[in-house]
Amino acid sequence: MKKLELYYFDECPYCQLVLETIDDVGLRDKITFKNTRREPANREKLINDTGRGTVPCLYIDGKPMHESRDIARWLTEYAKNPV
Ligand SMILES: N[C@@H](CCC(=O)N[C@@H](CS)C(=O)NCC(=O)O)C(=O)O
Repeated sequence: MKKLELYYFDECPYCQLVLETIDDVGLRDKITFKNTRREPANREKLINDTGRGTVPCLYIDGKPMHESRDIARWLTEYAKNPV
């Protein structure tokens, strides 16, 4: 399994798209969720790592991926063979 961490906040529609995908492909219990509104430290880490606070951002083994559609596509593929 890869280490997966999703930086997000609930009010963000792009995050909702990713969260729906996570449920659809059954990966919810494989992902650590990092809310950037409730936990300012999460937002600070995101900005420090990537230069921007934009969510959603999925860290895959520590490497950040932005863009909801790219993340949803990646998760859909990964769920087929989650190694
Ligand atoms: N094209 C991006 C758009 C993401 C986006 O605009 N996210 C907003 C929240 S809905 C955001 O993070 N804005 C900057 C901020 O809140 O700091 C995607 O599809 O992931």
